[in-house]
Amino acid sequence: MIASPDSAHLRTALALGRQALGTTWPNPTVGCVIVAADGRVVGRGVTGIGGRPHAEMQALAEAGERAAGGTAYVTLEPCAHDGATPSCALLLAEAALARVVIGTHDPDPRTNGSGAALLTAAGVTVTSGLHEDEAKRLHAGHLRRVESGRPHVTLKLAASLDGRIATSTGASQWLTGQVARRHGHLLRARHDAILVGAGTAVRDDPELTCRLPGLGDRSPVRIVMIGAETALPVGRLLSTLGRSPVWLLATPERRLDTADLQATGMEVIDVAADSSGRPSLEQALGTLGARGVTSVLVEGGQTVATALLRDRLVDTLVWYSTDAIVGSDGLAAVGGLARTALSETRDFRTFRARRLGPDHVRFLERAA
Ligand code: AOF
Ligand code: ZN
Repeated sequence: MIASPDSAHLRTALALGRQALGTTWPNPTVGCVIVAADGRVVGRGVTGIGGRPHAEMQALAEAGERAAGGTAYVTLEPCAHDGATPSCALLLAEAALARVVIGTHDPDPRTNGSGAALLTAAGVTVTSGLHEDEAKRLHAGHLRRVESGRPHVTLKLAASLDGRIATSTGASQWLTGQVARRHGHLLRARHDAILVGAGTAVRDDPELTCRLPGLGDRSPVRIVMIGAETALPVGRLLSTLGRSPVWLLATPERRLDTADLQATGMEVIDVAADSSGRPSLEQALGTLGARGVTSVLVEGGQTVATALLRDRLVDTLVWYSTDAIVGSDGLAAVGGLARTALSETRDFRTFRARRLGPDHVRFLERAA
């Protein structure tokens, strides 16, 4: 089947947006393609690093007068507010586009339908609904942050066939092969932040950077949850501070020597404790949202993963599985959840799956 031009151009806009994921927070990563009346692509744009300029402005700048009478494909409803940059809806109307095809609605209160309304009032035909699921996935971080005040949470797990993440002696490097691990680095590049528990940070001494060729500057902010008694990470996270910041989330009761820690260049952020005395995950996520983080990739360990699943705070699960059998004396990917009825167990549904060399990855989203 041949894809319709609308479908093909909107998919290009989605691909443009996807490439810049992780670089535009606190703003969404919007992609825009402008097609002239004769069907030729005349402009392309994606939200700039740090969120500006907006995608439409860049695509319009490239298209110039060829935009008149053409169609703009935008992954998110164009904004309706004048901020540091003029409203994109207004810019599109002024460029005399005939049509604007929108991926998904922007719930930001400054837009929330008024971008589309402004275009319609200016005589531009507005179409939406095409590839909306993909647009919602691309903008999941922005949508979650606007609607819930917290980032979109992706939990990444790499486990054996029997769901273990380490052997009985704690050996875990490496369960999955190189292709899957590289894929994991791409995930890092596409998130605003990456979060681990202090246990993992100390035991594995990870860098948590993106080390793919050409994407070395795409490392997300690295966040460590400091529990009541856990040691502080001092190894590679500290020695790679030049690559990207490290934020330590800890309860005030922990009485960290904040001045000493700040002197290392790591930032200490207070988070209220939950009933177990650990930093509350819900509060931690709210704090990250307030700081503009729209997406966070959680890479372990078992304590954080289990608590997030228990509190139903995981939005997307990325599950790598490898052809290994570890046995029940190994460390389970997920700890006890005290679930009894099977009806409580269907939190997620697979929406994409692929092979990665000898391993497999499945992407799951929350079942409604
Ligand atoms: C668009 N195109 O490329 C992006 C949009 O702080 P400002 O003025 O840059 O506005 C941020 C808001 O603009 C953000 O919350 C979201 O609603 C929208 N982002 N809109 O038309 C873009 N990145
Ligand atoms: Zn805009």
